[in-house]
Amino acid sequence: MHAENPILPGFHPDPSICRVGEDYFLATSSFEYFPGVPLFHSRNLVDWEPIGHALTRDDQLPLETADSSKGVFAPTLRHHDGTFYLITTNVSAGGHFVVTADDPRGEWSDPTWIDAPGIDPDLFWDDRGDGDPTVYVTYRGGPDGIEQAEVDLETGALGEPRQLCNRLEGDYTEAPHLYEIDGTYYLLVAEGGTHTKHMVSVARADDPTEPFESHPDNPVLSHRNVSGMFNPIQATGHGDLVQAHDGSWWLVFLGIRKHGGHPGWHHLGRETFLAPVEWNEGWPVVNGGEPVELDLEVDLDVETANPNPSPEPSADLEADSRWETRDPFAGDELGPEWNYRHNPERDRYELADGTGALVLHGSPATLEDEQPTFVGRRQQHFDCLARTRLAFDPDPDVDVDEEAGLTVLYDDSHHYDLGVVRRGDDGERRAIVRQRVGDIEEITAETALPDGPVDLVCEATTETYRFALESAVDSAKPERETLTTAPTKYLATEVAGGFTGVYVGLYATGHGEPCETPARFESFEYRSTESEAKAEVEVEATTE
Ligand code: 6LW
Repeated sequence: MHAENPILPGFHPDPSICRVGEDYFLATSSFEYFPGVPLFHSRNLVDWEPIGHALTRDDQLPLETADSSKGVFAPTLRHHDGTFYLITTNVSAGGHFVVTADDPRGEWSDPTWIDAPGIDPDLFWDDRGDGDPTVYVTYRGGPDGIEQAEVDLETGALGEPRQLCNRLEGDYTEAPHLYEIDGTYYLLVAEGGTHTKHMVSVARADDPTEPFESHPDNPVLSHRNVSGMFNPIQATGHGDLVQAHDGSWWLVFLGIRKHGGHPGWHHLGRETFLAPVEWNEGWPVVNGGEPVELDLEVDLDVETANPNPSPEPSADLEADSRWETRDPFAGDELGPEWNYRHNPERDRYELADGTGALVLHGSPATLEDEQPTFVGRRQQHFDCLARTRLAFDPDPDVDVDEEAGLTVLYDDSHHYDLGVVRRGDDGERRAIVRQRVGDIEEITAETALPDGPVDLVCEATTETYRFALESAVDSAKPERETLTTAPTKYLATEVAGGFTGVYVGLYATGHGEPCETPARFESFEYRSTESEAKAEVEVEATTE
């Protein structure tokens, strides 16, 4: 079956995977976003369906003090004895913790906190067949690399930690995952740091507590020597192994798709990729030892594995529409793709009962502050379009600088906002475009608005965001008025730093005062325009 990498486009780093029968579950890290640790399900490793989050309650996920790219780091997702276990780290509050669930789609437990330093915890059950497995937590303890200790999952109590390994091939050894395969214990780690030198290395031992022997040909995966000129996939690392139900082996890992030649940039964040694994002399070989490509073949021998497979993920997972959003406000709760920055003030978000509208009651906080009134979804296509119809008429009689609109946001100091405000001596209702890059902020476009709802549009290509208004009057043939454009590269990790990626979101703020005027978002649409972009390129190619 032909498949496309990344299997999870957009900001989906530090993937961890487990299999239960024929069902595959995957978790990624989520940092300052709420709810935390998005979860996905698949039956063929190619088509992934968002099924919710592991951390959906404030007491599971305190993010009040989490700066951008802090909060929840890399998770490990495992299934043991009928229970799903997720271990991760809230670097802003509490450190490592474990939550459990019988059904990953349901509510997960309260955290069991584990008092150990560092990041990237892994769980491994060493079952010697006596039905009383020893459970190990393995993590990056600090500059000395990978540490391990026995853990009591009921209480979180730890045994004496020991150092397992450090610097198998490169520096910054992290993201350990422990496996027992045919009686040999394998330790998979990430090294080189989470950018273009990133890599996956492996070591093995006859016992999980013994010194691990490093693979002489490490790393088993890296694009550090693969020029971005010829392969957009860069910075591959942080992997997790899974044996498929037909016995084949696969690695999920993170990587980026860079643009703009050298040094280039990436604004969609670190994404989740897939590659086949074979074994040679007891060592894993990823993708036949070749660099990973955007196109791959995934032929899980489903039929023979299980004659009566359980249902496929819902049919509408057609290629391009897979990650799109249409009419998200029709139900009584937002879909799994929607996130808040930090713990949300829930009374500021109102799904106007069945009218298909979302009403935001703007707080004093701006997008630069903790807990902004913001809800957004990941940008998952380079070529895409977001449109929302906003009914928002800031009250000219209140002395509050009320604003609401559509934003493309990387973090609290890197975002472009298309907002509706009242400005100028005449207090006219206007649309503005604000560009915030670090501590530089500028209103780069402004225009008067006719009365009534207005369609705010952001059209993205690999290099540019185009901000436009569409008259909400004649929706059959909307006139689009471009206000301005802005480069994608200033919302990239190479500029902003950090670990996340761009979100497309809706916001409201009173710039220091609570808004009196509710912002009613009557519709929202996010769709890929990749097929249009491809068609345009083909036309250009034929006319040259
Ligand atoms: C994560 C570490 C990493 O904890 O980046 O790329 C860190 N690898 O393993 C944050 O995502």
